[in-house]
This record gives sequence, structure tokens and C-alpha cells, in this order.
Amino acid sequence: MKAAVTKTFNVLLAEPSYDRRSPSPLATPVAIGRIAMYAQKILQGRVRITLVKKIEDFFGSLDKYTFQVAGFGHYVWNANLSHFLATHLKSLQPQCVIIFGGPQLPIDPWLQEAYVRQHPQVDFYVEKEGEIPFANLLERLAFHNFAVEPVKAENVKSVRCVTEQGHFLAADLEERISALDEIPSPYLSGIMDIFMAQGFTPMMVNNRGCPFKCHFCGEGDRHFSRVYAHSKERLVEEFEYIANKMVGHKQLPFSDHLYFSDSNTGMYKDDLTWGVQKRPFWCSFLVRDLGFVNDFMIVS
Ligand code: B12
Ligand code: SF4
Repeated sequence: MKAAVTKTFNVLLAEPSYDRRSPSPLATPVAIGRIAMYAQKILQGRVRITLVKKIEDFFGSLDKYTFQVAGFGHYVWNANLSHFLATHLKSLQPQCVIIFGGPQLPIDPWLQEAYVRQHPQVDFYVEKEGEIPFANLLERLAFHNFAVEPVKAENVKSVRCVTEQGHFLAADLEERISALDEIPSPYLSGIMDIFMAQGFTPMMVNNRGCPFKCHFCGEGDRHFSRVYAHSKERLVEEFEYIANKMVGHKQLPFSDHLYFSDSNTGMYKDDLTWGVQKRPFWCSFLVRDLGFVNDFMIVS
């Protein structure tokens, strides 16, 4: 799609999180960080993006800026909160276009349609990988001066929405990004610094996708069956950057932890190698979520 954006406009990207109530680490909002970096690369500085994770920062940003577009990271742990904040934002800034993305959107088409219809405060949902569809939506919205109906009519790939006439639209999925280094690093750019300083545990993305097909899991979908990885050079640079930052935050809880968002961290030999090499600097615990792990790779 050709860029037609001419003026700089304001975008809020939020991955809202409840305040910590239990003794467990909360991760840096790396998904919206990557989406922001990719959008800035494609729109070449014509977009001013504010990233927030804490609820008070969300409210603070609404006092500061009028947003043309707001994107929300929509996960099992913040689904209701995201809807609540999106509704609040619409009540204060009704012109703001709301876009949701993340794994909480149902995958089955009939459940997906019902879900989208139940939440009319959300203008567009993005299914699965968000970087390309979000950047495309920003371009098309800017082209149409942020009017949503003409953009809905364009059927942007991976986008789900309901038109004014009540039609549910679900375009084909966008191709996945196979060369992950095409997404500039949110760590190396410095936009994750504030979140590490606020006490969020850095989350690394080594690779994306999963070769397995567990039925209960969204990543078991054939769409994700190829695993695409970042280059070793990029990962080493990120680990070094994070290690140097985190030694300055030793007073914060969980500052010696490191998260991985990969579906099967440790299954590939290189997954943890670079992080482990940097451990003497700062990291005592490597936190992984799911998947198949080679025994010799379990290090925490
Ligand atoms: C880290 C993690 C955790 C951590 C959370 C740490 C934190 N955030 O503070 C912990 C270990 C606590 C955790 C717990 C749970 N988790 Co968990 N977790 C993950 C994991 C591994 C990574 C999530 C992540 O942040 N990824 C980082 C980003 C970079 O990746 P991404 O999500 O793929 O982002 C892309 C898209 O989602 C989309 N996107 C994301 N945000 C946005 C925003 C916009 C605007 C747009 C357009 C697009 C978009 O575009 C992104 C880039 O392409 C995922 C699996 C996975 N591989 O993604 C599961 C996953 C999110 N967890 C899952 C589940 C089920 C749980 C639990 C309920 C498990 C349980 N039974 O207890 C609990 C819930 C905890 C709670 N409080 O309720 C499911 C969620 C399914 C769903 N419907 O949301 C997932 C998808 C695993 C799976 N495959 O089933 N989890
Ligand atoms: S191995 Fe894990 S990420 Fe992959 S399909 Fe199964 S549960 Fe999902």
C-alpha cells in the first residue's frame, strides 16, 4: 500500500496492566513496542507514538494529547481493563479511532464475529501478527482523514470490523514477517527504558511461531507453524543493552529476571545462549512460559 500520510498525527499504544497485587514479575510491553517501531519505520516519522503500560500513565496521556488513533494490546490478563479504558477514551475523545490486537480475539469465525459485535467501542480488530496490519491501518486512516467507514470498505488484511450497515468483515490474514530483524528493536531505540525503570521485567523475543499443533492453543494454528527467528547479532545487542540497563535497577523487585515470549524457549540450542552469556552482569532467573525444552537448557 502506498503511503499517503502528509501530517504528523498522535497515536496512543497501550498494553494496560493492573497494579501488581501478587509476587510475580510483569513484563515490558514489548508487543506494542515492536508495533510502534515498525509503524515509525513505515510512516517515516509522520506519526508521534505514546506508549503506556500503567493505568495512571494512560490517564496522564489523555490529559496531554488528543489522539487520532489508539491501539490496545488485548490479552487474557487485561481484556476487561482494555475495553474499559477504550470506552473511557472514546467518551473523552470521540474522534479517536480504536484498534485492538493480541491473542484474546477468538479464532473461530462465529465466536469472533459475536465478540466483535459485542464491543462496538472498538473500530478495528487485528488478528494474529500486528506490525504490518497496524501500519497499514494508520496509513489508510491518515489517507481518509481518520474516517473509519472508508477504511473498513478497503478490507485491510488481518482486520476484523462491523460496518455502519451492520456487515461483519474479516479480510484474509496478512503474510507473516519472516525476516524478524525487519522490525526495529524497541530496546535498542530506548523506548523500553521507561518500562524497565518502572519495574517491568524485560521480555525478549528470540523467535516467533510454533511447529506443534496443540488443539487448545492459538499458536497451534497452521498459520504459525513456521518458526522465524531474529539474527544472533540483533539478539546479542539487545541482551547487552538490557543487561547494562538492568544493573542500574537493582533496587527494584524482579530486576534480576528476564522473560522470553517465544512459544518454546529453550527448544533451540541458541535460544538462551546469548542471555546466559550476559548473566554475570545481572540476570539470576530466566522466566519462560510454555513449550518443549531441552533439559540442558534449563538454567534458572
Ligand atoms: C509471557 C506470557 C505470559 C506471562 C505474562 C507476563 C506479562 N505480560 O506480564 C505469564 C507467565 C504471567 C503468563 C500467564 C498466563 N498466560 Co500467558 N503468555 C505469555 C506469552 C509467552 C508471551 C506474551 C507476550 O507478551 N508476547 C510478546 C509479544 C511480542 O508477542 P505477541 O503477543 O505475539 O504480539 C503480537 C500479537 O499478539 C499482536 N498484538 C499484540 N498487541 C497488539 C496491539 C495492537 C494494537 C495490535 C494491532 C496488535 C497487537 O501483534 C504482536 C506482534 O505481531 C504468550 C505466548 C506467545 N508466544 O505469545 C502466552 C499467552 C499470551 N498466555 C496465555 C495464557 C492462556 C495465559 C494464562 C491464562 C495461563 C494460565 N492458565 O494461567 C496466564 C494468565 C495470567 C493472568 N494474569 O491472567 C495465552 C493467551 C490466550 C489469550 N486468549 O489471550 C497465550 C497466547 C499462550 C497460548 N499460546 O495459549 N503468560
Ligand atoms: S507447543 Fe505450546 S505454543 Fe505450540 S501449539 Fe502447543 S501449547 Fe501452543
